[in-house]
Amino acid sequence: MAKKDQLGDYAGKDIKILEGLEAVRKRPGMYIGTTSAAGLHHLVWEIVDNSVDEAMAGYCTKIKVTVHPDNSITVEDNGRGIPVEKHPQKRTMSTLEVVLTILHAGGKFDNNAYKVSGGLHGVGISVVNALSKKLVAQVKRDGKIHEMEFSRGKTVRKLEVVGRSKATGTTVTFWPDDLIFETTVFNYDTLHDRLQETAFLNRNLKITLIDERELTPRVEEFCYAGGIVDFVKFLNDGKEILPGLSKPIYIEGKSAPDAPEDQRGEVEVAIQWNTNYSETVLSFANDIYTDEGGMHLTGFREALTKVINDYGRKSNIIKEKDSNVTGDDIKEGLAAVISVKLPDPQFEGQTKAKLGSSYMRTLTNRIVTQGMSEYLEEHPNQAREILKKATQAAKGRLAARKAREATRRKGLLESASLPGKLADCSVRDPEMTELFIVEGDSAGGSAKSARDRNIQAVLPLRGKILNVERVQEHKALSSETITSLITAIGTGVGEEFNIEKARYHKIVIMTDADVDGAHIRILLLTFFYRFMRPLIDAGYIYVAQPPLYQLRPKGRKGGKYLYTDEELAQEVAKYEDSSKYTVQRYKGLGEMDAKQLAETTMEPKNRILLKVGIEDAYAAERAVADLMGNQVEKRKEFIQTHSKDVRFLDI
Ligand code: 1YM
Repeated sequence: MAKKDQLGDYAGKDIKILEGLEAVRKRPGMYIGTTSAAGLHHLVWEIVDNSVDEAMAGYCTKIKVTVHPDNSITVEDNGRGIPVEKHPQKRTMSTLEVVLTILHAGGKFDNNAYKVSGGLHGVGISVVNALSKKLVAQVKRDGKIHEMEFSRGKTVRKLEVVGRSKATGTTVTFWPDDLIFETTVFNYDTLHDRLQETAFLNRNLKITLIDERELTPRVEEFCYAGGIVDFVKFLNDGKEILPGLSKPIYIEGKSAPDAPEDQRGEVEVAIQWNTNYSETVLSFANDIYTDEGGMHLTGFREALTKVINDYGRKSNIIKEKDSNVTGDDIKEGLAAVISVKLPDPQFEGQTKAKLGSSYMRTLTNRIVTQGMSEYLEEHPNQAREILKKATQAAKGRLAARKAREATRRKGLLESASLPGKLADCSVRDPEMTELFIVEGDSAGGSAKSARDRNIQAVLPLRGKILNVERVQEHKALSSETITSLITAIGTGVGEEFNIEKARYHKIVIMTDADVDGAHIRILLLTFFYRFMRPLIDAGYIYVAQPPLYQLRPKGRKGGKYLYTDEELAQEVAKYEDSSKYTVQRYKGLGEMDAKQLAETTMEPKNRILLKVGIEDAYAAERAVADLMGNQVEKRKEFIQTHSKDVRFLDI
């Protein structure tokens, strides 16, 4: 009787399981957010997170990720191996099968306090199984090699022993389902950046990435003995470091042993100032990047500001008559990584990327206050440099305020006195209007003739714009190119920025398709990123895509505009030989006449505009820092490799 019930029960459960994974296939977006490239890569993070958990638990030291020529992925770790014994509750199934076929299974029986998987996005490895046309799981455990195979979440090969091995570990290979995903092609840079970040956050964990899609496989290894200290050094790579700070400040601590169960956690912070003016602070909770910050970040900032002011007063570097330095002053040139671990992180915010667990504010504050006070006491020279930098920033902030006031008095940033070079449009409704920022007066001339003067305004910029990563705000405000940009856009900058005042809801950067054009575009993006970031978040910033070539068949009128080298190659391949056509390469916008420019780049019905998005703020932060840092070589390299595709454009 009992047996029959059990069997019946099992059959019932079995159906439920399939329904569970069927639900994932019906509404994949609910589980992985999207079926675009981001969702595809999510599958990899889901599996890798399992291996990282095993590393955090102290059993795994190596993870290997391989992209095969057919865009299948293998993730291999040397942990204990997912258990293959019969599952304690579902006695008819192995634990491996449960983990791979039941939604959210696997969380219950582990003793790992801080888990990545099952966290913010963590939906479990079974979701990967549901969304793969094929998945093979191999476990080395108890001297044997066990294997199982699935297709779209259904078992197609039961658990079997396929060999013997003294090693232990788990290997999962999966083929993402092309019925589900818009693309099944993995992006090397995306995998590279995320795996490198994971290696930084897990000291000494060795992560290898292999891309077999190239003729000679590309292999990269990430392993950092310094953990987040190495991460901060990497963020500052190529920048001039504040004197004495070549070794970053490292602070760590954890909750008291008698803290209540639900208030436990660990905090790790690495800090290093550079001599630039922008800030790169990255915060993580259980290895999940908290783009919107949260309690840990608040605690960190509060502690840093208080400790620096206290020390400044005590050492008389901040004089009695002076006011305190602010959090913003301390931010100038600050690079920091904050990594906290807690048993049950609460995420909130629009993108669930904000740590809401409020005790983490107090805990981080306490640990950073103590660590930072000790550091300043023990390193008086470094302390003086840090205070010097912050007090200079405070002066700069006051100067910027004055400069803004002065420019406002003169009406320089008011739209009442629009820059003379601006050819404005006649329509006043910002939702309908567009501003084209063009490089040079000659291109400006063609753009002015090519535009629809009702809704399209043109602002020609003379020469290069200032690299705003390297100057303080008041300096930036003294540049004519920059004030003309600010006035034309209408929002103001800094403390006074107001998106409601934007005069156009499309602001289009239109530069030449050459290295100089790419440089100007990056300088403009840096400007928007640092001073008008809400415009990027609101989706108001675009990059125009002028054609690179025009191909004309011999003896015929008209030609075809081509926007990439691939398009050119494809088009050329249609001809028997090169005597049958001519190719014109457009190096600059000035080489096109007004009609051509209108047809190819400006008229809404034909043009291609790329929306600039902060696909992930951190990648952009990194790109901008790489680009705009002091290291000229890095910048050159970037511009050369990315002059046609700007990496942090979200297309
Ligand atoms: C390539 C993917 O999944 N590794 C992995 C997963 C597990 C374990 C080890 C593991 C965990 C535990 C005990 C435990 C998982 N086990 C489970 C479950 N790599 C990959 N490596 N023994 C082995 O947490 O106690 C879920 S994940 F549920 F079966 F324990």
